[in-house]
Amino acid sequence: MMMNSSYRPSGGPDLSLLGPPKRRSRLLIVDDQPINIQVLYQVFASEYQVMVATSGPQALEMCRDKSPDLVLLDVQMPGMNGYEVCRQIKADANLRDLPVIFVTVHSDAKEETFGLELGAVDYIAKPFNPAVVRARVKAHLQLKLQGDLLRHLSFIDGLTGVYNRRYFDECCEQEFQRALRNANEIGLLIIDVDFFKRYNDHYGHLAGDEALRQVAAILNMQLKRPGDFVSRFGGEEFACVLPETDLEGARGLAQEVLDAVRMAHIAHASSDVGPFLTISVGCAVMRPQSGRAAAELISAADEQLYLAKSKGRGCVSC
Ligand code: GH3
Ligand code: MG
Ligand code: MG
Ligand code: MG
Repeated sequence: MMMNSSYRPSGGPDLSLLGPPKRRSRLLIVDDQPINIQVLYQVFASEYQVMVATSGPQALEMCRDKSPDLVLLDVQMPGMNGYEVCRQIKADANLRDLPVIFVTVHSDAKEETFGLELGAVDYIAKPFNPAVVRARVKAHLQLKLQGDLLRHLSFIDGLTGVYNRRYFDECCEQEFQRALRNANEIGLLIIDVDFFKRYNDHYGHLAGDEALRQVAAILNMQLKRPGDFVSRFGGEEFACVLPETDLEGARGLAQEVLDAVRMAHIAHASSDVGPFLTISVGCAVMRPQSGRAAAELISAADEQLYLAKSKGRGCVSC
């Protein structure tokens, strides 16, 4: 599954998703006939945020820009028909999970089967009973929300609440390829807590867990640009992916992150760096070349991390 970075807040995952929904669900009604739009609008307007498109291309554009939660799609439209719209939605990695319901007068079994095989979740024949349509839409929206939540949870690190390694692997590669397409630079910080084995030995493993949570929260706070994100890379290691960032910007952020952790004054009595917990930061920036993969950027940042450690820890290497 691909993640669309335009949905990603800066820093870490949006944990408010775990609470009650904070907004009304968004429905997109697609139909070329104003009268049909009007009827559907009246069925849903009081309960949902309703958006309208009157052609296939406009529907696709709105799916990409307005991130609806469900689409009610007419089949017969001039130019691009509903089947084609559905096909394109299902072929787009960022839209694939968007539920589509056909609403149409073409209601024989063959048409219905065809629509469902294209990936629609339901097929509603006109004329319809408003109460039935409302109930079906509600059920599909609930399924969609549950799916979103599961997907979201599968990308969060349980201990620290930041993104996990799986998310990092997917999104780092995705951002790398995006940088390649747009001829942009991309930066990566790999962060390792200094003398953390000693921290555990001195304060106990539970205190170690709490320290990792604190470090993750500090990293989260330091990343302010939309698109930047922090993830737990391994045990006491974190990674920050920085799209569209040059060396100067990445180095500046690395230094800010380093200072913020030190200034948190988390006592570390057995560190050789000083009285407080510190991190070492490896920083790399690249303008990706075709045929290359994110692994190269990761190796470069990793090498820098090794240098930061050998320079005495508690510092940035670029
Ligand atoms: P260095 O400065 O060279 O990085 O030394 P270090 O001790 O931090 O590095 P090392 O790789 O030897 O040890 C990492 C330690 O991090 C060992 C491991 O027990 C601890 N660690 C990894 N994951 C967790 C975790 O989830 N919780 C706690 N409490 N400790 C963890
Ligand atoms: Mg029509
Ligand atoms: Mg380590
Ligand atoms: Mg370490």
